[in-house]
Amino acid sequence: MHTLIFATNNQNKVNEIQSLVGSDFKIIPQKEAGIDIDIPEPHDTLQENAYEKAITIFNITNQNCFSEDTGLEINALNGEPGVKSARYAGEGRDFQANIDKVLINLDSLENRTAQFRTVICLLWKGTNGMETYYFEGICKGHISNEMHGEKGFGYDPIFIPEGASKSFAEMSIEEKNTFSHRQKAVTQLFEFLRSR
Ligand code: ITT
Repeated sequence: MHTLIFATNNQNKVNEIQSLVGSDFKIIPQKEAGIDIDIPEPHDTLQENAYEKAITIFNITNQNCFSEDTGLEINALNGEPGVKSARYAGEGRDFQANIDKVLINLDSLENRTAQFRTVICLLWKGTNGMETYYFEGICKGHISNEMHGEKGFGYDPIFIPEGASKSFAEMSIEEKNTFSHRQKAVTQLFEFLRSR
């Protein structure tokens, strides 16, 4: 069985990924590993921020670990909020304020297409030292005019994935996972680990 520390403080991410894990993996969230720190995400790309989170935890634990950084990329806003998704409306990391800012910025615009993009960084103890791998998952969709649903987190109430007629916040975790960026990236991570 592969044991991996998941470098995150976001319990929603943990819940979504736990529901995808088979019995051949054990995922230990950072907090359960006894690490109670908030790792800064200062970089301009999802990849660099994902690496920053993973390497911080790897340096503390010296154990195999992964992290993920996710952004909502809205075409009419030139890819914003993107890497700034958590703090789009300010340092408070307020989901509602972030959603309000997106809806205001899109107010008079016709093109509401968008995508969620997740980049996973895996740090793996190989025979010749630490190895670094990246996996990416994209979910295309569009931004609704209003909020719908109470489930999920972040921008879920305003994101409708392609092929669905309801928002992520109107879906169970299992249903969101049939569409989601996170599921696509995590599936690649698990396929890679099973091949090792
Ligand atoms: P960690 O860095 O501790 O993993 P975080 O919440 O800071 O957790 P990110 O920087 O990756 O995570 O995420 C940026 C923001 O993007 C996050 O706070 C949410 O507002 C939003 N987000 C990420 N994944 C999402 C999803 O599946 N559905 C809706 N919003 C999401």
